Amino acid sequence: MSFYVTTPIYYVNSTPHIGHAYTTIAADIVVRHRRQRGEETFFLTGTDEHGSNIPRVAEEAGLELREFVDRNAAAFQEMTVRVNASNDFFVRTTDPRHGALVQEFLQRIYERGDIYEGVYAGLYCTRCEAFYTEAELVDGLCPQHGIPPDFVEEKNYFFRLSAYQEALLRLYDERREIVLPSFRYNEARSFIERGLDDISVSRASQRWGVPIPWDTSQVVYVWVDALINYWSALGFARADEDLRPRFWPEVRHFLAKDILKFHCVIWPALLLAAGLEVPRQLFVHGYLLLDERKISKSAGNVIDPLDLIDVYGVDPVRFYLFRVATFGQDGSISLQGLHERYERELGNELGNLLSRTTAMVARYRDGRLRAAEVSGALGAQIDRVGGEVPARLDEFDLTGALELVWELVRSLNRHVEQSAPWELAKDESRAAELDRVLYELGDGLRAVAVAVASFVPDASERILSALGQPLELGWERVAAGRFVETDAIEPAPPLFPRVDAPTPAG
Ligand code: ME8
Repeated sequence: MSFYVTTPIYYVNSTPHIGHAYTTIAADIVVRHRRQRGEETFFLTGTDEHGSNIPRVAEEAGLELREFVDRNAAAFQEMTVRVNASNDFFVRTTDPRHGALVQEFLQRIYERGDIYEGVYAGLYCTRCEAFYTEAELVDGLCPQHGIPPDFVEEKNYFFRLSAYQEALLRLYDERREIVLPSFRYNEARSFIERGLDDISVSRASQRWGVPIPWDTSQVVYVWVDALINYWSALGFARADEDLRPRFWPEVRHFLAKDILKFHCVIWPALLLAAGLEVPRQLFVHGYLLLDERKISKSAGNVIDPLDLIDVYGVDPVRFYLFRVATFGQDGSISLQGLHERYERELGNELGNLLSRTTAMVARYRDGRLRAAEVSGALGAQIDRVGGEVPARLDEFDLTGALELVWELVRSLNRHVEQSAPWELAKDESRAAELDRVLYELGDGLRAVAVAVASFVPDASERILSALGQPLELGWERVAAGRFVETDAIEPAPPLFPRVDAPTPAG
């Protein structure tokens, strides 16, 4: 089965912050896990470069449009690399190959009769790139950004979204899992139930965008242009193959709740209108908050993920984001919280477990770890991780999956304390018992390394190397008793070395 994952394509009018990194890392964890299960995967991320305010923001920055979007797209590309995302392609909407497919997509809808000409008069927020009714404004301001909307009146092309209400409701009834978590499904469905207005799909007063194919005096509305990336990129990501037959519609879109309506309502309707299949699934997650407020450029409370990665490394950041909050809900993050979990969970619980295990094998057995039976309870727990983590991740419960692995880490720590290998080592008659405990610790840590590889890929590799195990991540290895005998274990250096605590101000 093929499995295709996307992140939103991020606006280049801002530079990447931790909120963007969050979605990219979530999608990466899920796709890495699917690869471990041997599935055929494709992971897409990218940038949305045609916003109506891009020309103004570029001018304010004193840069040519091209140069401006290239620079900020490069910043998002760098973020993607630094968070260790394993994306297969990075799409940019200013790529002419994308533009050509946007035109083809819209032309199809036009020819099938669901686009007509009309006059748009109304309020528009350039930050959201969305139209608002008076009733939706809060004190006359955009509900998301708190800025006054512009009054816009122009001849536009409209998409007959209203004609798709019935089809969308049918779709939602037939596919209860199309939108997850279920409370987001309910939110999207009730939005559709309330009735849908047609939407403008072109802008007459702009030049920065993809020209409408049958009327090049107008450009395609940026949201329509952007959504189509999920389908278009498959068409040109590989020079020698159109990937759409392989991966469409096996797509799982990841996004936050700010853009639910575009993804869960407008996007499926556009696809239906173009005669294409709708996405397999959409996962709508919550916001990362700092001091109770959404982290965003407009709130001015952004955290640069690259700063955190410079201090802690990439794995701790990937780990923390899915430990601190239940994926799907809003969650508050803090520098103190990251530091605290780094020391307690990564440093002490996982890092020390590896240091102690390898040191004991080196000291008591000269680096040699022989096969032994894994005891009932521990073996069963390892096998449970192998069975249940995939089920959690299939529902995108990243936090639950990580917790299951962490319970195993804690059991292994308890095992060290309870079996006290340093006592066993003093008594020659208990040598077989010591062999067994060391094997259980080695095998348990090995299983943890494979199970947690999608969350903390570098640490996983370092654990396997320290244990002299092959760097093979096939999910079938998350089972008890798969340790490969070795005689080369040396005391491992700290997996997560000490880092200075952040200062209260920073
Ligand atoms: O909306 N918490 O781009 P964008 C969690 N170009 N996630 C966050 C976040 C936060 N505080 N802040 C941002 C756009 N995100 C459009 C998308 S797709 C066809 C076009 C993440 O740069 C989250 O995924 O504003 C959110 O949906 C996305 O960034 C918005 O990115």
